[in-house]
Amino acid sequence: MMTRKTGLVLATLTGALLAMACGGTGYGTTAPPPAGNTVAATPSLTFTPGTLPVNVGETVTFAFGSVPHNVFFTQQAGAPADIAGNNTNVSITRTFATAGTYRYTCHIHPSMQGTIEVR
Ligand SMILES: [Cu+2]
Repeated sequence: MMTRKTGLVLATLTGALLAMACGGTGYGTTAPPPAGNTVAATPSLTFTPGTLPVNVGETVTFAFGSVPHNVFFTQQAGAPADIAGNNTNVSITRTFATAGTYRYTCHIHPSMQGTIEVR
């Protein structure tokens, strides 16, 4: 009984160590997903952070401030619906159900670009 339990613990530890050893990004482990996937559309005309990694199925909040912005995703399978119009002082969420790299831009300020990396 004792040896069986010890063996299970060792196997679990080994698995965790192996998961940590490969990659180094930390993804693919059993670590909880980062809390609060938020992209700020700032008054200084940037999406911050410019690149946001999330796990499949997670929701991203686009937080709009005092300057109007919108979010238009590059057309591709799995891309969520655009956030059209002039959005100010509002937070709008989108869920990313499919792994992939999703680029988006603000049509009011074409220099504003961002990326959501879903893995
Ligand atoms: Cu904008």
